[in-house]
Amino acid sequence: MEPKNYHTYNEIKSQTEAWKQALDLVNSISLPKAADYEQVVFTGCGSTHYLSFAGSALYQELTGCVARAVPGGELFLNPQNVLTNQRTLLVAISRSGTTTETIKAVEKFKAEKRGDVVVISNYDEVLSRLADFNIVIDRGQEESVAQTRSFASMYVAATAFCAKMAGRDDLLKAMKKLPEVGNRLISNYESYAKGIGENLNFDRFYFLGSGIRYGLACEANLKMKEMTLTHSEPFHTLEFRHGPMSMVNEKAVVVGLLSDANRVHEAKVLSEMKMLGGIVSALGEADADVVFGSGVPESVRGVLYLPALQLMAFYRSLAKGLNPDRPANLTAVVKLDF
Ligand code: F1P
Repeated sequence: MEPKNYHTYNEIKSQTEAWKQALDLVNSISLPKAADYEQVVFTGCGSTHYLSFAGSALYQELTGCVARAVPGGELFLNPQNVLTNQRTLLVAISRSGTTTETIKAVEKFKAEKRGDVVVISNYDEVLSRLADFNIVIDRGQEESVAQTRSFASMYVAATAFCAKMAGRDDLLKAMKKLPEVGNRLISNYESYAKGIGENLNFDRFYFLGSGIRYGLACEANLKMKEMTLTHSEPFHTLEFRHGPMSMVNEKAVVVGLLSDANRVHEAKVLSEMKMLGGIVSALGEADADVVFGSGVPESVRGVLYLPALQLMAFYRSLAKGLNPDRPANLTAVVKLDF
């Protein structure tokens, strides 16, 4: 079958429309005041848990307020490990808005009057109805099980949310350029992503990201697992030397999500992995295999790492004779009888 016959492919290729809607929505809604909260907790499950990693890191970076990420199931089962008596803002993220663990965690948080709830979702569903502040990006909805367009749209919303909470109108303004840059990257780097993705000589993938990029590295790793059933792991970039690099050989692809600020340290890890025989793929604003050339500030351009890595997983799935729209053993939502 042709790529265009798969939902996943069309969702990846059309995602920038959903980025744009996410930006418009966050720009137009009213949000709580950052100063009203002593801590912020981001929560979700699977992809949206990884989005929580990225969101919480950025929130703290831009506002200076303590923020952390915790899976919905943990917030529900072990809130004592996460919540304190401090006034808390909970940011709950879910494509479907119907994942049981996330809903239960939010219901408990509200019942215990811990603070306010912001929901970022693609569907106006149960979760949105529990929100004090609601961001529903319906253009991010999708038919596929694995999140691509949806994740990117919610990531853009989370990024804009952090910028707005920090009163950074300059960053919100700069983000308007992202859809145009994203379209360019999708058309310029599809064949590069395909080349790596469909090379079945490679049998393991490592995704390295630091700071606000770690959650994105986790998500890229999950795409590779879900869609292609390939051994794949994410790491904080410098952590890779502390053991995991023992797995590097000529069958290993090491993907680096490079920053500007710490580029020297990150690029050194990649060049060492190349010396060990690994295949290196670097993504960054300049001087990389996938070059953004966006001019958008580092803190708010993270979504640009996603399309090429999503396409890499998509093409690997096809090359392995799998159906990228229907990953093995998975359903789009996990609903539990708690
Ligand atoms: C979360 C999620 C997905 C994952 C899986 C099951 O859903 O974990 O990330 O791909 O198929 O559900 P949601 O709460 O974001 O809708």
